[in-house]
Amino acid sequence: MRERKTSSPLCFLFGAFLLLAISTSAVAQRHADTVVMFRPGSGPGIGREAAYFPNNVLGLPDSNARPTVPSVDPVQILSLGLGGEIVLGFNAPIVDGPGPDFTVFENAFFYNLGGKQRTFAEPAAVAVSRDGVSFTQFPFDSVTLLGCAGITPTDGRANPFDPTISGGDQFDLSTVGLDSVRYIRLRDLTGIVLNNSAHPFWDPTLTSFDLDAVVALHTASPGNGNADTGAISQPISLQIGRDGQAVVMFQVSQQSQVRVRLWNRLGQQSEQVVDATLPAGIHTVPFHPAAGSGIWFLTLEESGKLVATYPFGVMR
Ligand SMILES: [Ca+2]
Ligand SMILES: [Ca+2]
Repeated sequence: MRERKTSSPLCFLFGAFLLLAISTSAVAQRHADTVVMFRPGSGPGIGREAAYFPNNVLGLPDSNARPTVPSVDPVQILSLGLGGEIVLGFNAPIVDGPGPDFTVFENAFFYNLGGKQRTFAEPAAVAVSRDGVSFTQFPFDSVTLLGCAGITPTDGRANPFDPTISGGDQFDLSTVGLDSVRYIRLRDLTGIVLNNSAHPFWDPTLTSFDLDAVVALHTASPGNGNADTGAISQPISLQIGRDGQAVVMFQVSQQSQVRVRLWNRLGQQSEQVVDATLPAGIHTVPFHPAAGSGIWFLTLEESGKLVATYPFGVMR
């Protein structure tokens, strides 16, 4: 996928083919390893988590989450915004094993309204893909919300890999007839509840799906002879030193015309960081972005071809 030819990185923000490059470790992990694409939706709260993105959706669910006290910690939670979507990548393929194969953790919670227990649910549709291009969506019921993510509270005290006690919403690849996937897409559906005051989950304070984490319950041969055990290269990244100085670090595969550009989340170019013929190897350039708070993307191009994208957050 990374070799895909793209005439302009501009379009990537809006396509499901955006390739990404954030890796938290070279070791096979059972939670999401990368944010491949994030297209924020609308509404309040979007972007306040920018300083913590993408780590707030990688890793394990917030251990402080409780079924009646949801996590609202921006270090842990990313609001997608109404209609927003995100694609997560897994270094180790998720495979179809017995029962559910992955769990999506959101910050749904139980509360009382008129003496009745209800669930505060901000649902999302879930889709999976082998290649990050072609996605298959899990079926869901727009009234009961069964089949959506974001409807079952998290118990952060429990083992997140034990779906019988962890909470969150489980998905079984056999439901969509796939035996192995490496990408999961979540698309906010809160509007179907919020825009219908007769909906059983209606609550005027709903905003949008708040992603905490996705963990894999079944992965392909973790640890041995799998592609996932090799280091995922990170061709471009932002490194912040202890003195607070930032540099863009990037790797050039062969001598070529190299461009590094900064984009906002709308796909508008904000800054050209590098435009030069450079030799193969690892390069660094000081980075003093005028970028304001929000989510930004650095792109690396060699001879006009998009090599990698690096999303990061800024909070000022
Ligand atoms: Ca299964
Ligand atoms: Ca989290």
